[in-house]
Amino acid sequence: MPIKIKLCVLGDPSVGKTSLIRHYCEGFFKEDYLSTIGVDFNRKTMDIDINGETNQVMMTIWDIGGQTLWAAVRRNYLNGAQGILLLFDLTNRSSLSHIRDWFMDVTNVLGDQVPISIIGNKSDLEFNPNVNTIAKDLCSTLRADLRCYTASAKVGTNMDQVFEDMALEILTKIKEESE
Ligand code: G3D
Ligand code: MG
Repeated sequence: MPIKIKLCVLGDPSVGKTSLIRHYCEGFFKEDYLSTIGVDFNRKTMDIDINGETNQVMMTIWDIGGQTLWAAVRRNYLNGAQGILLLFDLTNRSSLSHIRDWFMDVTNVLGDQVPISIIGNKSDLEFNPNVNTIAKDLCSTLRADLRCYTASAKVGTNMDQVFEDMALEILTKIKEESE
């Protein structure tokens, strides 16, 4: 029986949430589809090794479209999430400046222990390296244990890394709590 994990992906409209989840779950990047109106989810099964033991994990990844969703509704979808990916677009400064709001939103619902990673997406495009520096600073100010990545949902850069690191962190937490 695989261990089930619930992950939610949040961030401003157009930062690449749907692209990242689809590419990771289906192995390809679709250039055209309707932007997320509501909420969608995908599944991915993976093997995660802890201390030489292989664990099969089934990750349900929720794509929570921010734009039309009321905070109260979002709260419902966040319930039970064991890990959070907060996305911004490396070529869009305002999407980075909203990360703090997304972070507060999430920790208000899930508390301050939930594993969170912050991802600057679209690294295949040209972007100002200052943005990455600002993102790293923000990460360490928000919470010391946040991971911060640059990634590309288009090319797939760092994509497996982001999800596998998160799965490992969640699984380690689950195992520690059950001991
Ligand atoms: P969202 O789900 O966060 O709203 P989408 O974002 O996944 O719908 O992506 C928004 C737009 O950004 C899409 O372009 C998509 O193709 C593009 N995009 C997503 N990720 C990347 C990436 O890593 N690199 C590049 N170059 N583009 C990306 P359109 O033109 O369809 O709006
Ligand atoms: Mg979307």
